[in-house]
Amino acid sequence: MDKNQFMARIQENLLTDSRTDIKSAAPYELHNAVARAVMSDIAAEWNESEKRHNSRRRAYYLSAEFLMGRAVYNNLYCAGVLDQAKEIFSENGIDINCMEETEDAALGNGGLGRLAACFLDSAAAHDIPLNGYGIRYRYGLFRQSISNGFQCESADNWLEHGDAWSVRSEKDAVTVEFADGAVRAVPYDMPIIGYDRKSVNTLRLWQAESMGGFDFGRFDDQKYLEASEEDILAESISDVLYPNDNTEQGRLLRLKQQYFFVSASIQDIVRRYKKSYGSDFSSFAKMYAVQLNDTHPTVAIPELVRILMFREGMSFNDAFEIARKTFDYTNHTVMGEALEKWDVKLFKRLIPTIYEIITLIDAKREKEFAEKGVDSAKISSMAIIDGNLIHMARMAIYGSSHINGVAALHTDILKNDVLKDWYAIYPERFQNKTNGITPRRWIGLCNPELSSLITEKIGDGWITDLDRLSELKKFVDDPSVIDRFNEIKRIKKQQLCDYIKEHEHFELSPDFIFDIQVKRLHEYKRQLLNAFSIMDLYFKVKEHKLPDLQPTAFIFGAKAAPAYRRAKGIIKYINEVAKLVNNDPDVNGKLRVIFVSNYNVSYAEKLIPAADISEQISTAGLEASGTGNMKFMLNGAVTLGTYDGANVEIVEEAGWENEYIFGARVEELAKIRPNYRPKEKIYYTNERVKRVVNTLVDGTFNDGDTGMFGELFNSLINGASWHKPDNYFLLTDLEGYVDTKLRALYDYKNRNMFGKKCWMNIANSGKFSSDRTVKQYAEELWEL
Ligand code: 26W
Repeated sequence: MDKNQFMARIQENLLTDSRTDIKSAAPYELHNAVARAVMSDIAAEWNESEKRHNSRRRAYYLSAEFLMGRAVYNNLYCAGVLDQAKEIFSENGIDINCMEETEDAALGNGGLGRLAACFLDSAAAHDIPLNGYGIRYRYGLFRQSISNGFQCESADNWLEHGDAWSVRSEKDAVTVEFADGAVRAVPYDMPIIGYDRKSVNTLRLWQAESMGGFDFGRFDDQKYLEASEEDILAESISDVLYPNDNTEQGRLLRLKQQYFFVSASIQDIVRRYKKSYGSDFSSFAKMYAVQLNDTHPTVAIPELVRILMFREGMSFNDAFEIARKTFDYTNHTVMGEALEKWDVKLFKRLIPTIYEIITLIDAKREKEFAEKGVDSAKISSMAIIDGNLIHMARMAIYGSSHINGVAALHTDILKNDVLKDWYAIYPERFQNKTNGITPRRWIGLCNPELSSLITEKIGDGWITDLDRLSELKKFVDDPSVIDRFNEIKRIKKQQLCDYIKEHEHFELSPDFIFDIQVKRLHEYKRQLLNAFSIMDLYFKVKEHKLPDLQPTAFIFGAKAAPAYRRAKGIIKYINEVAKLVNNDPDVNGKLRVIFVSNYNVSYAEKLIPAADISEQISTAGLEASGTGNMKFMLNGAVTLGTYDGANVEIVEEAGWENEYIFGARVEELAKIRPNYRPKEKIYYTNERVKRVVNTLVDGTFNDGDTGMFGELFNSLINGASWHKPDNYFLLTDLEGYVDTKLRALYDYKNRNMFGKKCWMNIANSGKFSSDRTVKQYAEELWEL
C-alpha cells in the first residue's frame, strides 16, 4: 500500500472503530488503527505463506515464553511502511513515539523467551517454515517500580487497549483434559512479518477458557458463585506468566500451564497432519520437526504418544518411535535449581494417563540401556522417574533425536559434566547451536543512525546477511569514519539521557562513559560484583588515586523474581550506592550510578545503542550463552566480561585486543572450588576487598532494617546451610575486575583508539545473527 492508501485506511479504521479522526485520536486509538491497516495489508501474504509452507516439511517451536516486546514499530519496519507511517504522523503534527504507551508483549522472563522471539523473526525473514506455539498470558512479566530503593511489582495488563496484532481463531479451539475437568484452549494467531515481507509466519498462543460457559443448572440451585468459580479456575491457567528465571518451583498451576499449551499444540499439529496426509502416521516425523525450548514443554513427548495410542490406535513402541524422531530439545542452563523435576504425586493427580506413559517410556529406557551394556547402577541413577521425582531433562533427552546447548562452552559443559552419562550413551545426539539475535530489532529498528552509516559504507544487503558487516573492517583506519561512529554514539547517548530524564527524573550527561549492565537480577550474573567495583572506584576517587579519570555513568536495569530475597537485596544495595555516589560532591563529577526502573525489551532498545561498555560478568561456566552481550557488540560497545557463555565466541570473533576479559575461568574455578575459603584467604588478608565488602554491614548503607544486607554479607563470608560461602566467586574476581574496568575507562580517553575497538566489534558481529542460528537449526536439526 502506498502512503495515501495507508492514510486512508488509518482514517477509516479510526472512524469505524473509535468514531474519531487522526487529529483527535488517543495514542491507543492511533495504535489500533495503524495495526489494523497493517493487518489487512498483510492478510493475503499471511495466508499464502501458510499454504506454501504446508506443502513441505516444516518445524514448530514450542515455548512457554515468547518475549515479543512492542509489535507496532517492528511490524511497520518489517512490512516496509515505517517511513510512510512516520511521514503520516508528522504531517499531522503527531509524535509517532506516542504509541509507546500502548502494547508491549512481555510474555517471557528473559533470554530464553527473547531468543524464541528472535528465532521467529529470523525464520520469517528467510522464508523458513517455522511457527511458534505458546501461552497467551493475561498478564505478562510484572512491571517494576522502585520505591525508596526497593523493587515493587505490579500487574502487567498488556491487553488493556485490546490486541490488534492477533486474530482469535475460534474454529481451531480444542479441549484439554485434566483429571479434575476439561478446559477449552482457544488460539490467538499473531503474524510474524518477515523483513521485506519475505514470508509471514505465525505465532499461535493458547488462551484457557471454561468448557461450558455459564452453568445454569447450578445457578438454579442458588449456587451462583460456584457456577462462575469453575470459569475462574479454568481461565486461571493462562492468567499469569511465572516470574522465575532459573528457579523451578514445582507448582500445580505451572504444570497445568505446561500441559495445557503442549496438549493443545500437539492436538493442533496432529489435526493438521490428518488434514494434509490422512490417518497413516508413518510420515508424521518426515513432515514435522518440533523443537522443545528447554524442558518446559517436555510433556509433549508423552502427549504425542498418548494421542497416537489412544486416538489413533497405534502401539506404544510405534508411537514412541515417531515421537523420538519428531522432537529435539534445547538446554538453556546448567544451574541445578533450574532443572525441572516434578513430583510424581502431582502428575498422577493431574494427568494420570501421561504419568502411565512416562512409566512405559522409562521401562523402555531401562531395557535399551541394558541392551547397550550400561551397568545397572547407571541405569537406575539415570532414571526418568527417580523415586518421587520425574526428571524432565532426562525425558527430553531420551525422547528426542537431538539435544543442543546454546554456546560452544555451554555445550562442552553439558557433554563433559552436567550430562556426561547421557553423552556417553548417545554422543551422536549432542549438538551445539550458538545463540543469536535478530539484526532487524537490535540494530535496524533501534539504531537507524548507525544502520545508515553502515549502509552508506557497504550497501544495504547486510540486514539479512550480517556476515557482510566484515566489509566494515577496511574502514577502521579511516579516522573520519571512526569520528562519524563516535558522533552517532553520542547522539544515542543523548537520546537515552532525554528518556531517562523524563522517566526516571535523573540527569545524565552524554560526555560520561556509559557502562551498562542490563539483564535479569541473579546472583550468578553478579550485579553485586559490579556494585562492589563502583564502591572501590568511589574510595579511590575520594583518595585522589584516579587522576584524570574520564567521568563514567554506571547504568543498571534488572528485574528480580518477586520471591528472590537476595536479588531484591542487591537492587536495594545498588540504589544505596547510587544515592551515596550521586550526592557526594567530591565524586559526582566523576562517577554517577543509576538503576533504571522496569527494564524490558523496549528499554533495551534505548539503552543498548547508547553503551560504550557492555557488562557481561557472570561466574565462569554459569551463563549458558547470554544474548544481551551480542546486542551490545552489534551496536558498537566493548565487552567487559568473564570468559563465559558466548563471550568466549565474541572474543574469538572480535579479537582479544578489542574486549576486556578478566576473572577465573571454568577450569580454575573447578580447582579452587573444593577448598575455597574466601573469608580466611581473601577477606581477612586483602584490605581493598574487605573495605568494599564491609560496606554491607559497617553502617555505610541502610537496608531499611530488613536485614537484607547482613544476609548478603553472610552469603559471601560465612555461607549458609545450603551453600558454601561466596558461591559465585565475587571475592576471587573482584580485584581483576576493577583493574580491567579501569583499563577500559582510561583507554576511552583516546577516542580514536576506543572507537576503533567499538568498530571492530560491529564488523565482527556477523556470526551472532539469529539468521545464522535458525539456518543451522533448519539444516542440522530439522533437516528442512
Ligand atoms: C522453570 C524455571 C525456569 C525459568 C526459565 C528455569 C529456567 C529458565 C530459563 C532457562 C532461563 C533462561 O532464560 N536462560 C537463558 O537462556 C538464554 C537463551 O539461551 C541464554 O542466553 C542465557 O544464558 C540463559 O540464562
